[in-house]
Amino acid sequence: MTSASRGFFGRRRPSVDPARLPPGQYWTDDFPVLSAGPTPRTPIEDWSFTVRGGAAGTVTWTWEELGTLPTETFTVDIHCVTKWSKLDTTWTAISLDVLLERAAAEDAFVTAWSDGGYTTNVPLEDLIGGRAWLALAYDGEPLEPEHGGPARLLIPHLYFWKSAKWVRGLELRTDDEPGFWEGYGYHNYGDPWREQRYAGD
Ligand SMILES: Nc1nc2c(c(=O)[nH]1)N[C@H]1C(S)=C(S)[C@@H](COP(=O)(O)O)O[C@H]1N2
Ligand SMILES: [Mo]
Repeated sequence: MTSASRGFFGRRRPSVDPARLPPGQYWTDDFPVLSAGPTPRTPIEDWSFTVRGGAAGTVTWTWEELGTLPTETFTVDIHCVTKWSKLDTTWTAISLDVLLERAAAEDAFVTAWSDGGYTTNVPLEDLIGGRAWLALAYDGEPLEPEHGGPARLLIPHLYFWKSAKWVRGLELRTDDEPGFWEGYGYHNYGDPWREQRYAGD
Protein backbone atom coordinates (compact mmCIF):
# COMPACT_ATOMS: atom_id res chain seq x y z
CA MET A 1 0.00 0.00 0.00
CA THR A 2 1.42 3.42 -0.85
CA SER A 3 1.30 6.13 1.74
CA ALA A 4 -1.23 7.98 -0.39
CA SER A 5 -3.71 5.13 -0.33
CA ARG A 6 -3.05 4.51 3.37
CA GLY A 7 -3.84 8.14 3.99
CA PHE A 8 -6.98 7.90 1.93
CA PHE A 9 -8.35 4.81 3.66
CA GLY A 10 -7.12 6.00 7.05
CA ARG A 11 -9.03 9.27 6.82
CA ARG A 12 -12.24 8.08 5.24
CA ARG A 13 -14.44 5.20 6.15
CA PRO A 14 -14.89 2.89 3.19
CA SER A 15 -18.66 3.12 3.43
CA VAL A 16 -21.04 5.44 5.17
CA ASP A 17 -24.70 4.75 4.75
CA PRO A 18 -25.84 7.80 2.75
CA ALA A 19 -29.22 7.58 4.48
CA ARG A 20 -27.52 8.83 7.65
CA LEU A 21 -26.53 12.12 5.99
CA PRO A 22 -29.13 14.89 5.84
CA PRO A 23 -29.42 16.68 2.48
CA GLY A 24 -26.42 18.84 1.55
CA GLN A 25 -24.18 17.45 4.31
CA TYR A 26 -20.81 15.69 4.04
CA TRP A 27 -19.31 13.58 6.78
CA THR A 28 -16.08 14.20 8.59
CA ASP A 29 -14.05 12.31 11.17
CA ASP A 30 -12.71 15.57 12.58
CA PHE A 31 -14.41 17.42 15.37
CA PRO A 32 -14.26 21.04 14.15
CA VAL A 33 -14.44 23.83 16.74
CA LEU A 34 -16.97 26.53 15.84
CA SER A 35 -17.19 29.38 18.34
CA ALA A 36 -18.46 32.90 17.73
CA GLY A 37 -16.03 34.34 20.29
CA PRO A 38 -13.40 33.40 22.86
CA THR A 39 -13.74 30.28 25.01
CA PRO A 40 -15.09 31.30 28.43
CA ARG A 41 -13.38 29.71 31.42
CA THR A 42 -15.65 30.05 34.44
CA PRO A 43 -14.12 28.50 37.59
CA ILE A 44 -16.15 25.42 38.44
CA GLU A 45 -16.90 26.70 41.96
CA ASP A 46 -18.61 29.73 40.39
CA TRP A 47 -20.45 27.66 37.80
CA SER A 48 -24.14 26.75 38.08
CA PHE A 49 -27.01 25.71 35.85
CA THR A 50 -30.38 27.48 36.12
CA VAL A 51 -33.85 26.83 34.74
CA ARG A 52 -36.11 29.82 35.20
CA GLY A 53 -39.72 30.51 34.30
CA GLY A 54 -41.14 27.11 35.28
CA ALA A 55 -43.98 26.59 37.74
CA ALA A 56 -41.36 25.71 40.39
CA GLY A 57 -39.77 29.15 40.05
CA THR A 58 -36.04 29.48 39.47
CA VAL A 59 -34.15 26.25 40.01
CA THR A 60 -30.35 26.28 40.18
CA TRP A 61 -27.86 23.43 40.42
CA THR A 62 -24.23 23.84 41.39
CA TRP A 63 -21.67 21.67 39.60
CA GLU A 64 -21.59 19.43 42.67
CA GLU A 65 -25.39 19.09 42.71
CA LEU A 66 -25.47 18.27 39.00
CA GLY A 67 -23.04 15.46 39.73
CA THR A 68 -25.71 13.70 41.81
CA LEU A 69 -28.15 13.50 38.87
CA PRO A 70 -28.42 10.42 36.65
CA THR A 71 -26.43 10.43 33.40
CA GLU A 72 -26.80 8.47 30.18
CA THR A 73 -24.03 7.47 27.78
CA PHE A 74 -25.13 7.14 24.14
CA THR A 75 -24.02 7.57 20.54
CA VAL A 76 -25.60 10.00 18.06
CA ASP A 77 -24.85 11.81 14.78
CA ILE A 78 -24.40 15.60 14.76
CA HIS A 79 -24.97 17.99 11.86
CA CYS A 80 -23.53 21.51 11.52
CA VAL A 81 -25.20 24.08 9.29
CA THR A 82 -21.78 24.68 7.65
CA LYS A 83 -22.40 21.22 6.14
CA TRP A 84 -20.22 18.84 8.14
CA SER A 85 -21.81 15.90 9.87
CA LYS A 86 -20.02 13.73 12.37
CA LEU A 87 -21.38 10.24 12.84
CA ASP A 88 -21.32 8.07 15.95
CA THR A 89 -20.36 10.69 18.54
CA THR A 90 -20.49 9.35 22.10
CA TRP A 91 -21.61 11.56 24.96
CA THR A 92 -22.31 11.29 28.66
CA ALA A 93 -25.11 13.63 29.59
CA ILE A 94 -28.05 14.43 31.84
CA SER A 95 -31.39 14.22 30.08
CA LEU A 96 -33.09 17.62 29.97
CA ASP A 97 -36.24 15.73 30.99
CA VAL A 98 -34.73 15.46 34.47
CA LEU A 99 -33.92 19.18 34.76
CA LEU A 100 -37.11 20.45 33.14
CA GLU A 101 -39.29 18.18 35.21
CA ARG A 102 -37.67 19.47 38.40
CA ALA A 103 -38.39 23.03 37.22
CA ALA A 104 -42.01 22.08 36.34
CA ALA A 105 -41.53 23.48 32.85
CA GLU A 106 -44.74 24.20 31.01
CA ASP A 107 -44.27 27.28 28.83
CA ALA A 108 -43.89 26.78 25.11
CA PHE A 109 -40.54 28.36 24.21
CA VAL A 110 -37.05 28.11 25.61
CA THR A 111 -34.03 30.36 25.29
CA ALA A 112 -30.73 28.79 26.29
CA TRP A 113 -28.04 31.18 27.45
CA SER A 114 -24.31 30.65 27.75
CA ASP A 115 -21.25 32.20 29.30
CA GLY A 116 -19.95 34.68 26.74
CA GLY A 117 -23.45 35.85 25.76
CA TYR A 118 -24.46 33.21 23.20
CA THR A 119 -28.16 32.35 23.11
CA THR A 120 -30.33 30.02 21.06
CA ASN A 121 -34.08 29.35 21.04
CA VAL A 122 -35.76 25.95 20.91
CA PRO A 123 -39.38 24.88 21.41
CA LEU A 124 -39.83 23.19 24.79
CA GLU A 125 -41.25 20.09 23.15
CA ASP A 126 -37.90 19.52 21.40
CA LEU A 127 -36.10 19.46 24.74
CA ILE A 128 -38.27 16.78 26.34
CA GLY A 129 -39.04 13.18 25.48
CA GLY A 130 -35.43 11.94 25.53
CA ARG A 131 -34.18 14.08 22.63
CA ALA A 132 -32.00 16.68 24.36
CA TRP A 133 -29.30 16.65 27.02
CA LEU A 134 -26.90 18.64 29.13
CA ALA A 135 -23.66 16.98 28.02
CA LEU A 136 -20.77 16.69 30.47
CA ALA A 137 -18.40 14.33 28.67
CA TYR A 138 -17.42 13.44 25.12
CA ASP A 139 -15.88 10.08 24.25
CA GLY A 140 -15.52 9.23 27.93
CA GLU A 141 -13.54 12.38 28.80
CA PRO A 142 -14.77 15.56 30.50
CA LEU A 143 -15.93 17.98 27.83
CA GLU A 144 -13.02 20.13 26.63
CA PRO A 145 -13.46 23.90 27.00
CA GLU A 146 -13.29 24.36 23.20
CA HIS A 147 -16.23 21.99 22.77
CA GLY A 148 -18.30 23.70 25.45
CA GLY A 149 -16.98 22.35 28.74
CA PRO A 150 -17.85 22.09 31.50
CA ALA A 151 -21.31 21.53 30.02
CA ARG A 152 -23.14 22.11 26.75
CA LEU A 153 -26.54 21.43 25.33
CA LEU A 154 -26.82 18.48 22.99
CA ILE A 155 -29.84 18.48 20.68
CA PRO A 156 -28.72 16.16 17.89
CA HIS A 157 -31.97 16.25 15.91
CA LEU A 158 -31.44 19.98 15.18
CA TYR A 159 -28.48 21.72 13.51
CA PHE A 160 -25.59 21.86 15.91
CA TRP A 161 -25.76 25.64 16.49
CA LYS A 162 -28.74 24.85 18.76
CA SER A 163 -26.39 22.81 20.98
CA ALA A 164 -25.19 25.77 23.02
CA LYS A 165 -21.67 25.42 24.40
CA TRP A 166 -20.85 26.74 27.92
CA VAL A 167 -24.57 26.74 28.62
CA ARG A 168 -25.57 28.18 31.98
CA GLY A 169 -29.32 28.04 31.82
CA LEU A 170 -32.67 27.74 30.15
CA GLU A 171 -35.33 30.43 30.23
CA LEU A 172 -38.92 29.27 29.73
CA ARG A 173 -41.01 31.84 27.92
CA THR A 174 -44.47 32.32 26.50
CA ASP A 175 -43.07 34.11 23.40
CA ASP A 176 -40.41 32.87 20.98
CA GLU A 177 -37.32 35.10 20.96
CA PRO A 178 -34.67 34.50 18.26
CA GLY A 179 -31.25 33.59 19.67
CA PHE A 180 -27.81 34.69 18.46
CA TRP A 181 -27.63 32.96 15.05
CA GLU A 182 -31.39 32.99 14.57
CA GLY A 183 -31.18 36.80 14.82
CA TYR A 184 -28.59 36.79 12.00
CA GLY A 185 -30.93 35.00 9.60
CA TYR A 186 -30.44 31.36 10.50
CA HIS A 187 -33.62 29.30 10.51
CA ASN A 188 -35.72 29.60 13.64
CA TYR A 189 -36.11 25.82 14.01
CA GLY A 190 -33.16 24.27 12.15
CA ASP A 191 -34.17 20.72 11.17
CA PRO A 192 -31.25 19.25 9.16
CA TRP A 193 -33.50 16.65 7.51
CA ARG A 194 -35.64 19.46 6.05
CA GLU A 195 -32.47 21.49 5.34
CA GLN A 196 -33.72 24.45 7.37
CA ARG A 197 -30.45 26.41 7.27
CA TYR A 198 -31.67 29.98 6.83
CA ALA A 199 -34.91 31.88 7.46
CA GLY A 200 -37.24 31.02 4.58
CA ASP A 201 -35.75 27.54 3.88
N1 LIG B 1 -21.85 29.29 23.28
C1 LIG B 1 -21.74 28.89 22.00
N2 LIG B 1 -22.30 27.73 21.63
C2 LIG B 1 -22.21 27.30 20.36
C3 LIG B 1 -21.54 28.07 19.38
C4 LIG B 1 -20.96 29.30 19.80
O1 LIG B 1 -20.37 30.04 19.00
N3 LIG B 1 -21.07 29.68 21.12
N4 LIG B 1 -21.48 27.62 18.08
C5 LIG B 1 -22.51 26.67 17.66
C6 LIG B 1 -22.21 26.07 16.38
S1 LIG B 1 -22.52 26.98 14.99
C7 LIG B 1 -21.79 24.78 16.27
S2 LIG B 1 -21.61 24.00 14.79
C8 LIG B 1 -21.41 24.02 17.47
C9 LIG B 1 -19.96 23.66 17.36
O2 LIG B 1 -19.58 22.85 18.43
P1 LIG B 1 -18.09 22.33 18.47
O3 LIG B 1 -17.21 23.58 18.47
O4 LIG B 1 -17.98 21.52 19.71
O5 LIG B 1 -17.88 21.53 17.22
O6 LIG B 1 -21.59 24.74 18.68
C10 LIG B 1 -22.70 25.57 18.70
N5 LIG B 1 -22.78 26.12 20.03
MO1 LIG C 1 -22.49 25.38 13.25
